[in-house]
Amino acid sequence: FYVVNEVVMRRLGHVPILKGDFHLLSPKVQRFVAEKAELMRPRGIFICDGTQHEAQEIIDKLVERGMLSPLKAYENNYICRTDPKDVARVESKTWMVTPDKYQTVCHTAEGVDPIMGHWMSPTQMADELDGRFPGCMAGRIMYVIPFSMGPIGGPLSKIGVQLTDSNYVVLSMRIMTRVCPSVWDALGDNDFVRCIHSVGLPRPVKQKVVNHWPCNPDRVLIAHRPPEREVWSFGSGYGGNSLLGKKCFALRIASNIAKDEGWMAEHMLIMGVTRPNGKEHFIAAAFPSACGKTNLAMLEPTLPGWKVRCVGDDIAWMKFGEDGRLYGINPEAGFFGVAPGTSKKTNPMAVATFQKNSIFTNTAETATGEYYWEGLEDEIADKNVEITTWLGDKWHIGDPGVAAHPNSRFAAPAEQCPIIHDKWQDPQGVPIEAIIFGGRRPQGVPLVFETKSWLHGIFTGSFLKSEATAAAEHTGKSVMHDPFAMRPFMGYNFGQYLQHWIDLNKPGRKVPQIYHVNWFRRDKDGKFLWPGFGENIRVIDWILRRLEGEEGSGHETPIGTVPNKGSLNLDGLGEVNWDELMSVPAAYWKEDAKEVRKFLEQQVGPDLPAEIRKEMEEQEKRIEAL
Ligand code: GTP
Ligand code: SPV
Ligand code: MN
Repeated sequence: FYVVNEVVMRRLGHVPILKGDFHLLSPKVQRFVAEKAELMRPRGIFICDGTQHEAQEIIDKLVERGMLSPLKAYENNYICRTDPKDVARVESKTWMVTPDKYQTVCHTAEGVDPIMGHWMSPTQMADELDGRFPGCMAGRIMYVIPFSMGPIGGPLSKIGVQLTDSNYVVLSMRIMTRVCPSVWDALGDNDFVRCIHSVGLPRPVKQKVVNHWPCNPDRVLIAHRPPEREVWSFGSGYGGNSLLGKKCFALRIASNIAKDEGWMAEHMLIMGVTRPNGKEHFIAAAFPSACGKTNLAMLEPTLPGWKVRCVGDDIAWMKFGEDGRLYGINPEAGFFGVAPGTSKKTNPMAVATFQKNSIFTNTAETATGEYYWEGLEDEIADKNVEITTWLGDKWHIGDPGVAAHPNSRFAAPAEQCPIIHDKWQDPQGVPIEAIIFGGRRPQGVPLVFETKSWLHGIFTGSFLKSEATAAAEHTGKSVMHDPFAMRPFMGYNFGQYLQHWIDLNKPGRKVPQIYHVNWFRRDKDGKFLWPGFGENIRVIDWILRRLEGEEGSGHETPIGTVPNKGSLNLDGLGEVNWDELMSVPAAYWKEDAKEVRKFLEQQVGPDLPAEIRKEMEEQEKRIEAL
């Protein structure tokens, strides 16, 4: 119970506390809330407790308003359609604000814009904020959300407080993070990550609100101040733009904290894999957005006797323990997964997870109250059922166009996943033995290879590439660089990030072995060469045997060790074009090596650590000799 001081009282002015007890907030939180209420001038303050009761009241209000509608075929599932202008992360309007530009970006070549990190000066940021936030919550409620990333009070966990005027964000944060009053207790009067979010549409609203989804697409700004541990987000209500615990805090801000404190905040899933012999191994994997993390994290093995259990599907916070092993936690409490392509056939465990208490955004809906999206054609009971698309149009399977937005998503509580790991909330984390990188590579890149060392693995992560996806505003299928699957989430200078990875390998530590996979290689007709999904267990099997030092399972190539013919268990798989799937084509890699050098020289320049430059040069020589 904290007394409220005069300055705070004055700043709160006449803004009433609509729910919750202001005295339970620590002086630092009181000051934060009062200061921002004075700035954004909401009509009231609502301190969230995260209970089901609280959520239900908000849901009822939103259903009445038409922003949410129940999916009647399930228990407590809702669908939400956004303004079609607010459907994905907006990378071009996402900024890191640091006094020195080169804290955020690398010294790129003359005339070359950095693609990792997007810098804005503190003075410009102040102007941008001044042009947006004063009075931006007029007529709306300001919700105060206390949340923990990671188990409350855990040694690897961190606390944030998000202010928002979006009901949808309140409901989603409650699924995606741990929201409850005990967060206040765990916080005490310590510092926390300050998250300020507004849809940017004060009342009275002067423009048309589409789909009851207030937003301000022309004025979107997502700005991070790492030194202050602060995030300001304006104009968007969607996903990574508005659920600030996720990419903004858990990656962009946390990677800065991690650098200072000697740990890692990465765009990675964590899975536990138990082999037929009963032995369990934990693996972390970094794939760019919409490239298969959720699917791998919940994989249902097609090989008999194998078991996969999910620890996390998107973000990993990892730290070396006293025993020298790397321990990882999932800082989130829910899954915000890509809907299209998710089915009982491809990802049955995700489907089981979102049968209740979930929110579906920009998916389609059937007349019988079920969700629908591309990939469910074969699983829907009545193939002629009338479907309402994400845009609200009537549609039937076979009609032109798509029913769901390609970046439509489900938000579902992790604890509902049938294969969630017993240790998914272990505050100490789970020991990671292998790290996998991967992306969508239609050509040239084999199904799997093992890197030669920690340094070679880091180099391999630095030239990770993938086809663009619908998770952000990039269009087309062009292959883009996405180092460590962190390009959109990089919190500081990428050269320093590489150095941080290098420095983690200290004497007495057992760094994970690093692998690269590609489920997305295509043949001449554009068909995937590998069936993917549950069959990916065959690749995991190979990786685990490699970890144990199995001999004869691979051969050296310039990029790493590739499986020998016969070393992958292909029982019952049908025909696989092994040679095409596993080849390391000389012409392709010679071109690629030039492109990689150009990328690292232009984008990282003098910030490229010497060790990584050396890895690049050695790999170039090996490729040249092909
Ligand atoms: P974010 O949540 O954006 O970070 O995405 P993610 O990395 O978790 O990707 P997710 O698992 O949701 O997969 C994205 C898309 O890729 C879905 O449409 C999947 O069906 C598809 N996909 C996932 N794994 C495979 C695979 O092994 N093979 C093929 N062909 N497609 C896959
Ligand atoms: C991603 O884009 O990597 C996501 C979705 O996981 S979002 O929360 O929008 O960032
Ligand atoms: Mn992601």
